[in-house]
Amino acid sequence: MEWKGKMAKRKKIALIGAGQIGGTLALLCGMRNIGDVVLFDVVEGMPQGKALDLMHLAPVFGLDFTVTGTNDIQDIKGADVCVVTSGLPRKPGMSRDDLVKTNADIIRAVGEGIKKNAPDSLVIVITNPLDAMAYLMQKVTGFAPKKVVGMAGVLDSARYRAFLAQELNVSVNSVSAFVLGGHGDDMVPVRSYTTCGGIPVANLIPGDRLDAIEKRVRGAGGEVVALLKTGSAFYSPAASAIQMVEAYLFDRKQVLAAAVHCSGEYGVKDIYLGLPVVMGASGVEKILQIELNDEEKSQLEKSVQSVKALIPLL
Ligand code: TXD
Repeated sequence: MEWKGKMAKRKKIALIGAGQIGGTLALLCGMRNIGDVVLFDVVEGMPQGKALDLMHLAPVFGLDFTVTGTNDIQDIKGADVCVVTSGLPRKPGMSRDDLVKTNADIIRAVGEGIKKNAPDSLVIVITNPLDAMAYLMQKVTGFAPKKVVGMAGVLDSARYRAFLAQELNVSVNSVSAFVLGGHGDDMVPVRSYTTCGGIPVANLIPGDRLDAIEKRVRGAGGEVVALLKTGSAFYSPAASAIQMVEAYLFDRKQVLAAAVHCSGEYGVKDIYLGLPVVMGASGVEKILQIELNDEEKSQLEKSVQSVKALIPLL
């Protein structure tokens, strides 16, 4: 009997930047059997070496995914998703904003390559300063804003959840949290929507402890940079981006925090900012408008100003 069905084509994930986060992304794409990977970088041989290493790993875990390492951007042709980590990470003492000039030039070059070779892809930007780089990526590619998104809110919310779970000595699965605004020192942990088993955390943890935890969330990236000394966090950013890749490719309609194009939501226009969204097969399918208390509103406004200050530098 002739097979009539159409075999589902394996998804193609292009990882632009094969450094600390890019290499971890490639591994996670394999471990979670999301699809086949193209690992692109400008450093000769490095993506090819990581691809070969991952090919050697595959049989150990029985992973039937392919990883192609390349220095030719044309190899991302037809990618379903492009995850962009190309750029310099912070060193101790550097702010994310210190990276803006160098990384903006890299994002422009990469954006042109994506526009030409993967015009139907969802682009997930990770490169810092995140909100400005996602904004620039959308401008350079000219893609619909719903198809260009920044990864930071999932990571910052995960950091908030991890610290709260530790404080309460509960499973991380019991903690739900939102961190909104720019991916910077004035990001906004939204306490009024953060719960443990559905119970608002303000009912479980004293205010001064919550203040200290939220301060640590804002500084969590810098805390890792200070300890590593040679780069920034990469396991948790990679895992956070994978959650967004899966929400898109598997049409999960997942509610998560992501840096998205604002066209008036929360009174904000034409910047990228971390907001609560629904991620599914069309990309950013909906921006959720939630009621913020006065303190959260003023924190968000401060964060908006910090993001806006970077735009003229691009
Ligand atoms: O939550 C978040 N969004 C942040 C993002 C969390 C942590 C790290 N954040 C930022 O991600 C960090 O500040 C950097 O801007 C990026 C990537 O961090 P990573 O730790 O992966 O940096 P690496 O290891 O230096 O990797 C960057 C790679 C490196 O191999 C370069 O050769 C490559 O980018 N690179 C390029 N690739 C392709 N095309 C061009 N033009 C290019 N230029 C550099």
